Amino acid sequence: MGVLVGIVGKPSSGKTTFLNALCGTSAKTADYPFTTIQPNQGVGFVTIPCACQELNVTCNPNNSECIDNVRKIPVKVIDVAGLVPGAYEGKGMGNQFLSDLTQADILIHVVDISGSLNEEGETVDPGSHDPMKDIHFLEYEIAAWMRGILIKDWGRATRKIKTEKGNILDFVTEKFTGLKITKSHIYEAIKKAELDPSNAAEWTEEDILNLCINAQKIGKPIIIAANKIDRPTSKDNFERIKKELGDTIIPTSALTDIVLSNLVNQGKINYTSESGKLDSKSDILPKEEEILKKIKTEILEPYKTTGIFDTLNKAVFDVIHLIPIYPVADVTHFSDNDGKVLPDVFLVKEGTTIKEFAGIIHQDLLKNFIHGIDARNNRKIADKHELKFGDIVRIVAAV
Ligand SMILES: Nc1nc2c(ncn2[C@@H]2O[C@H](COP(=O)(O)OP(=O)(O)O)[C@@H](O)[C@H]2O)c(=O)[nH]1
Ligand SMILES: [Mg+2]
Repeated sequence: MGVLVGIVGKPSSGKTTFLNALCGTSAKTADYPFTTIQPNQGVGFVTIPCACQELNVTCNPNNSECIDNVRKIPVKVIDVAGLVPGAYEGKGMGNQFLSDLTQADILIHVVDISGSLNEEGETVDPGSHDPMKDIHFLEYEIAAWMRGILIKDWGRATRKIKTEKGNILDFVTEKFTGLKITKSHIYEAIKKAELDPSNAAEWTEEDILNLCINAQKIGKPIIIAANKIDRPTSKDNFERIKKELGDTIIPTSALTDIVLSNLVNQGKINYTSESGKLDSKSDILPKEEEILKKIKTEILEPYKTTGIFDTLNKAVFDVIHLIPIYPVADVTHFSDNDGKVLPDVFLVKEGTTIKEFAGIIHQDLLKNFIHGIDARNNRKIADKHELKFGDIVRIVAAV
C-alpha cells in the first residue's frame, strides 16, 4: 500500500522547490537544467479535519499527525529528472525520467506558468513561451513512451491473439504491469479510444497512441501546478489556461512557500502552509517586511495559499479519489487495543469494501473476517459495504 505522488515537468520549472516546500526537505535547486538526476524523495502530507473534533475526544495519532484538529496523513512524493521533448526516444534524462515515474499513482505537473523558459528549460524573455505547450507535450511524451512499450511485439502478439483467440486486453495489461496501470483502466481506455478489441491487428500506430493517451489519463492522471504564479507574466497565462482546464490547474508559488517556511524557522512569523494564515511576530527586518507585504498582496490575498498543499490534497482526494479511514478496536472510546484514540488513518480507494479494508490492515483480519462495525453509530457493517470518506470502523474477526 502507500500512495506515491510523482512531480514531473521540464527542467527549472520548480519541481525540486515544490518537493522541498511540500516535504520540508532541502534537495538542491538551481536555475540550470538537470540539477536533479537521481530522483529526490520526501514525505508530504494531505490534510483532513480530524475526527477528534467532531467526537470531542483527544486523539493519540500514530501513523499520522494531528495539529489544531487537522489530521496530517503522510504520502510519499518523488521529484524526477526534468523532461524535455523527445524524452521518450531517450533524449535528455528521458529514459531515467520515465522509468522513475512508473510507480507513481498520480503526477503533479509543475509548469512555469510565467512562460519564461523554453521547452528545454532554458531562460527566455518572460512571457514569450506558452505554458499550454508544456501541458500538451508532457501528455504526449508519456503516451508516446507507453506506445513504445506496446509496439515492441505488437505484430507477433496480435497475430497470435487472432489465431489462438486470445485477448488484447490481457496482452496490454501484461505490458503495463510495471506501470501501475490495471486491466480495468485498459478496458476503459480501449472503450474511450473507440477501438475494436477483436481486431487489434488492424489498429494503426495512431490508434495505439490514442489508447495510450487514454490509459495515461485514467491510470496515471496528471494535475497541473501553475508554478511561479508570483511572477508578473503569470496571471494572464493562468487565467487563460484555467478557462480551458478548469479545476485541474492550481496556482502555486513553491518559492514563496520556502521563503515563508524559512521565516517560520527563524521564529519571525507564524504561518500555516495549509491555510495560508500568516502573522508577523518579531525581529523582522525592513527588507523582510517588504517581502511579506508583497507576498500578502500578490499571493495570499488573491489565491489564499501558496497552493502547494492544495495541489497535493486535490491530487489525492479529488483526482485519484482516495478516502481516509480510521480503524479502531474499541468503538466506545474510538481507540486501539492499547487505548490510543484514533491512532491511525489509512488512505484507500473510493469503493473499498469493509472486507477489503480488513485485508489492507492485515491478512489475518481478512482471513478471519466476520463483519465490521461503524464506530459512529455502533451498527454492523456487512462485508460488501463500501466505506465512506472519514469512516471510523472496527473489524470483527474470529480469533
Ligand atoms: N519566482 C519563482 N521562482 C521559483 C518558484 N519555484 C521555483 N523557482 C525557481 O526556479 C528555479 C528552478 O527551480 P528548481 O526547483 O531547481 O527546478 P527543477 O529543475 O524543476 O527541479 C530556482 O531558481 C527556483 O528558485 C516560484 O514559485 N516562483
Ligand atoms: Mg530539480
